[in-house]
Amino acid sequence: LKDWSNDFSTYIPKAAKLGFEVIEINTPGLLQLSAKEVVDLKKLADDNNIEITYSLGLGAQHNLSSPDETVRKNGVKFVSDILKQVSLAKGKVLSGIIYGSWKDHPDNAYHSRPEAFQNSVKSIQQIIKVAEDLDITYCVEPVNRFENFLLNTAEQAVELCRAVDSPNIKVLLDSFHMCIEEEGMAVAIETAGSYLAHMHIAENHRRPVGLGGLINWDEVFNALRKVGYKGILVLEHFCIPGGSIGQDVGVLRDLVPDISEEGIDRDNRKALAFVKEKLKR
Ligand SMILES: [Mn+2]
Repeated sequence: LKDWSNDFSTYIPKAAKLGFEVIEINTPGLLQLSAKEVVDLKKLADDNNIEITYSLGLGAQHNLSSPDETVRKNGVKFVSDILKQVSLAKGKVLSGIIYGSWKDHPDNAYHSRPEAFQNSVKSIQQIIKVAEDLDITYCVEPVNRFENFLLNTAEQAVELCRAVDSPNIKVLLDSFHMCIEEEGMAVAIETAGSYLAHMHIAENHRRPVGLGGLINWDEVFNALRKVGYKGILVLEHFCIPGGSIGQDVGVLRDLVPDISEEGIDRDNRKALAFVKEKLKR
């Protein structure tokens, strides 16, 4: 896609037609839906044999690690409301930058990190009770240093999980961010270990998996097998510049040669086939 979209009636059947079993939804749009619309969304997904997972990056006004208690309270309420909508759609996974906020670069970030970390833990300890009651796995996603200062590595994400101390808090690893921050793909996956419950995969420059890039995917899949990974693999690639998505995630050139809808469909099929082949071994 070029722009963030809530056009589920187009993209859920499309995902099914391309052979996918899961679609991940950028979740804040869910809050704009009525209860009936959420139930309809779930039905549309069921009719297409598609499971929905939910992801988001919190905005500054909902920053769970903020030094400002009012902002943290807003964040706790916002995420709790989202969890309720996700539950209404019988969703099982909420993931993303749901421990601080996206593109958070406070002054003196290094020195303010310990306090921000504690603030995040306290906020999540409130939210996680809602997640526990609704049986939703809450997956924190470490991202690269330019997008958040709190969690950049698997090790830091596990540290947060241990501090929150709930069976519902887990880790999401994203191969794009891992390429920037981790010692290696396998070592990061093994560090996350039993906490690893969700994955975003793309090449190092966020091209679809298997279409050329720096990542050794055999290393990734072998490590996933080694830790007994049972979660979902979400193909999170970003290829098309010029729209709101390109603006937000920094797609400033065509990441694949053909960015027409047919071209993107073809690449999605190729990436899916690549993953299925890797899973066979
Ligand atoms: Mn991601």
